[in-house]
Amino acid sequence: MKQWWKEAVVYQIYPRSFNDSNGDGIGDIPGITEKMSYLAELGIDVIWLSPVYDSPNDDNGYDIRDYRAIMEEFGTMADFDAMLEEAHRHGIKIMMDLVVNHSSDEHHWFMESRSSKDNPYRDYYIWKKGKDGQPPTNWGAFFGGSAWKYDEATDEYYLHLFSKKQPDLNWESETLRREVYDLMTYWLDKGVDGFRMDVINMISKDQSYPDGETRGTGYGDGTPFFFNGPRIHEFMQEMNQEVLSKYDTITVGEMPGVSVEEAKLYTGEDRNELNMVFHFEHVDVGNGSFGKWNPTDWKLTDLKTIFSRWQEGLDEEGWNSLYWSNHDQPRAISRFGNDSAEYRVRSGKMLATLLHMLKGTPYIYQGEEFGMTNVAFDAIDKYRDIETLNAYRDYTSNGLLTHEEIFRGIHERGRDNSRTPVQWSAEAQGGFTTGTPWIDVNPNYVDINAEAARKDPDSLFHYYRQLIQLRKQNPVVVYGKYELLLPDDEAVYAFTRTYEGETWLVLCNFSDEEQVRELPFEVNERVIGNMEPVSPFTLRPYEAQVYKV
Ligand code: ISL
Ligand code: CA
Repeated sequence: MKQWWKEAVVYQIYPRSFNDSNGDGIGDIPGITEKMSYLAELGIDVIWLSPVYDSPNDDNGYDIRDYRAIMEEFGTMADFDAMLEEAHRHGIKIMMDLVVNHSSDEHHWFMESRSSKDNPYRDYYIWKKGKDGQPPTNWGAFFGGSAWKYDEATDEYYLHLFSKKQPDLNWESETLRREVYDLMTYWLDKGVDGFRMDVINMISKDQSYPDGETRGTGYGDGTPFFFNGPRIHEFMQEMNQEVLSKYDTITVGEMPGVSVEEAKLYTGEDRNELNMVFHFEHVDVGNGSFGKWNPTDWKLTDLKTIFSRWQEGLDEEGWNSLYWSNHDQPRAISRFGNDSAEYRVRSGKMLATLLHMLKGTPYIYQGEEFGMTNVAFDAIDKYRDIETLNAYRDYTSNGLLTHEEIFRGIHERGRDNSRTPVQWSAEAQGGFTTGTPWIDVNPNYVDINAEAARKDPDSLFHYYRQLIQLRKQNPVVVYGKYELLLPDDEAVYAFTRTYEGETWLVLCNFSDEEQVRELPFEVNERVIGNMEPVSPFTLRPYEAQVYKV
């Protein structure tokens, strides 16, 4: 069925790094308002706004202290209302980031909950007695250490799948669930247009709390007991029933560990749960024995297998989200393309062509549209991300990885790669701030910045604009059936999209060598491409072409 959110392109803003309007070195909401016409020129339809709620910033806003207040460093509620109005004036919708698997430990709910066992807020969180002086289970937290923290006051442990300052909320409590539905209603009544839901498939835990398989780090893997847990669909359907069904919203659930089969249950039209989900299979290709921290090579056929499984799996039922990067992932061109001076823009256009010609709703991460790249800070004190700082501390102290090994992982996959300030111009600090930025600007801002890209008709920025326009003008891009070609080819990704008798052929050369292929198609017209074609099936390094056939 046709839906506006299937035809939309979403742009993710990580406010802390987007644009600083008041010179304190921290991006803010007025800074977003200033750039609304830039986003309208790009042509995007929805902004996914990473959290702007009051937070102590242990995890840069993903630790919420007050769900109904704006983080002081980002501005005021009046600033938020002005930004929302400016977005809507440009025909741009706002998708808030809903972080309700956990709150901050400074939230008043948690302050109450930890104060005594019979406090009315006690069961808003997950408290358990230890076993013989040990935590309730052997689970490791995603940010290192045990997933349980002992709390003296009541002689019990509380669960925190992420940092110690992010206690997990107890979704078994109906009162807590009602609190969440109320805060969602508060923002929807203010006029926001939907939610990206942070690790939402972790909210239902197996209530028997069993130990997990011990991994290299010595902690157990708890994910089988909280990924897509026993009551998750009940909770999603209740949330839809109680809140979402009353508004015209766009929703996407961030779901580490979700499968295609599970995604059908979350996004099937008649399921009344979510519009789409973010899976992690493609961004995890090349993970090593310690995941992202000791990455290995990946093959193009890995990507093809994954994308094809999701394209075919959700073709008739459900809907795909499409992304290369976000605030947790490295920069797309560095991760999947080639960020050398010679091939940065060309491979960026190739990656954009592939993603935007797939079936699903595409997401563009701030700075991706003009080709920002990874950064390689030379010292750990240049890094800011709690996940990176904890991993560096843990792996160099437990000896599982050397300084050089963990630094390679940080350079290739660390989250700060995507959190360096957006490079607006060649001015000082990339035009991001007139002050000292909270994290260093990537030194390549002099050459790689939005202003230069907007002035260059052949830039990645204008290429993204053209791809977005193609999507708006051609239903085949949104609704066409995907069919993979050359499945075993390790250099060329080729596929077709077919809709109401029209077929488009997409060819992407992921390699730095010329590739010549034979394909059983008559080329009628070249729709878009990153270079003037020589002949349809000869592809120079990182060449991308889309043909009507
Ligand atoms: O990307 C990841 C997998 O390697 C993790 O870094 C990430 O923490 C995980 O995907 C969950 O991400 C979400 O929840 C976290 C927050 O740190 C991330 O920024 C957010 O996107 C806890 O709220
Ligand atoms: Ca600021």
